[in-house]
Amino acid sequence: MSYKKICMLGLGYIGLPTACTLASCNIKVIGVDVNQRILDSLKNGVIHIHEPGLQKIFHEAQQSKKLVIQREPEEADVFIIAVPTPFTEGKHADLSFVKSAAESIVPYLQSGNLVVLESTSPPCTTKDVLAPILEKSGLRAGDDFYLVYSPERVLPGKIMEELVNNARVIGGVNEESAQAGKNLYSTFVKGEIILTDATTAEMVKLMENTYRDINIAIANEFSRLGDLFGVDVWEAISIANKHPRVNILSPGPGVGGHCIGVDPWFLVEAAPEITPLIKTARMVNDSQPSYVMDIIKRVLKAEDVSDLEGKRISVLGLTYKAEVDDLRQSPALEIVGKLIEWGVDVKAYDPYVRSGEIQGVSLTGSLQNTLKNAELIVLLVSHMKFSEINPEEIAEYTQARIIVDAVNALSIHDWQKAGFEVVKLGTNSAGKN
Ligand code: SAJ
Repeated sequence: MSYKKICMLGLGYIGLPTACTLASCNIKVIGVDVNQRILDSLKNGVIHIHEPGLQKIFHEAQQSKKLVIQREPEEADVFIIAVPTPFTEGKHADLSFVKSAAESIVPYLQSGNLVVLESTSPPCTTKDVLAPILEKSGLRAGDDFYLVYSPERVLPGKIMEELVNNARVIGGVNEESAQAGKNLYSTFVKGEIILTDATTAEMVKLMENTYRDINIAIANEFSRLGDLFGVDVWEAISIANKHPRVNILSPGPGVGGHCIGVDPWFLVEAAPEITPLIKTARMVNDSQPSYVMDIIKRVLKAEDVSDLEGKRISVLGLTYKAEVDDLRQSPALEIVGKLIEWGVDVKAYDPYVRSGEIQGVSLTGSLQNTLKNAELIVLLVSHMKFSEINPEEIAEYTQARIIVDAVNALSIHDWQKAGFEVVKLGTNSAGKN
């Protein structure tokens, strides 16, 4: 069966690219969001997120009238839920957006429809939370309408490409549902399509991000060991990774974004007694921003945070990772927030963040203005633009002669030649021994 009309609930980082991709396959897509700012922006033809290739495909979808943006859902063949699943203060999964999206579908649900949940969710959400809400329609999941969980697995920054080429997992509440899900996704997915049950698909998604979190945690712990033993952890990791069965990720200032730092908690919450490793990895990564702040304190010879008051620090990079404009749960922002709290005079620059966007931080919008009066430069995100900086040029317009590099973006040799001391995370260059 082919689907003619799809209702996409949630037009964020996943919903909007997926809606546009479906529209490009000549399917009518009703894009629904409850956020007025997003609706206004999209109706004016401007996407609210930075993602390579998205503006173009969005423009085409609007021009062809295959994508319509509105606040309320309406009758369709397929409903896709792609809303956020954040966690609460106490690290509990917040399913309120999923539940309200599901409630909003109920009046429009018809026999033979397909409902897909794409939002990352704790195990059993599809069958135990979503199905009962949808069944308020009087229809039965699996019997009268198809219900599947199909996690998005795309990497921000490469969404348009990965949406099409990645393998796609489709977990149905029964086999017929999984098959119906395959009919939908095979319209645009070129990667392998794997059918399974809904709870397995939920677990797969959580396991992938948890695995990555744990791998980053070990890299971060190795960076601390590198500092302790005077070993360059970046060199050590690259040598270790030549082993055919070893692939250690990179240390950094911590784990940000809305996925890797959140999803493992869904497993810890679901089964705290049997997930000590997952919890510990989370705590290691959550403590990495303070580890980097300790390096900053050491470099500035501050015994106490009060010694930092009035210091002039220029921060390069604020987003949660390189080449995205997303600030959610950014470790760089956490570090900047603490520095401001301690009375540091912080100036910051990020090529992906507009000037004046963040409270308390002077965002000058120009690298030169940011660095001019600095005592210390701190590099927190490995945007390509920073690796391309010519240190000789920088040396001419900044007073700073020390730079902390938390992401291994700089050539120590080139910066030293230009007169800088480079303090790199995981190399003991801040003199921990
Ligand atoms: N990070 C490191 N070291 C690394 C890799 C990443 O410190 O070696 C940090 C990044 O700087 C960032 C955080 O981890 O702060 C997360 O970045 P990421 O690139 O690992 O992941 P996300 O959150 O952008 O996207 C992940 C992806 N999951 C996996 O790679 C298993 C993506 O495929 C998922 O679709 C996405 O989560 C999601 O939405 O769940």
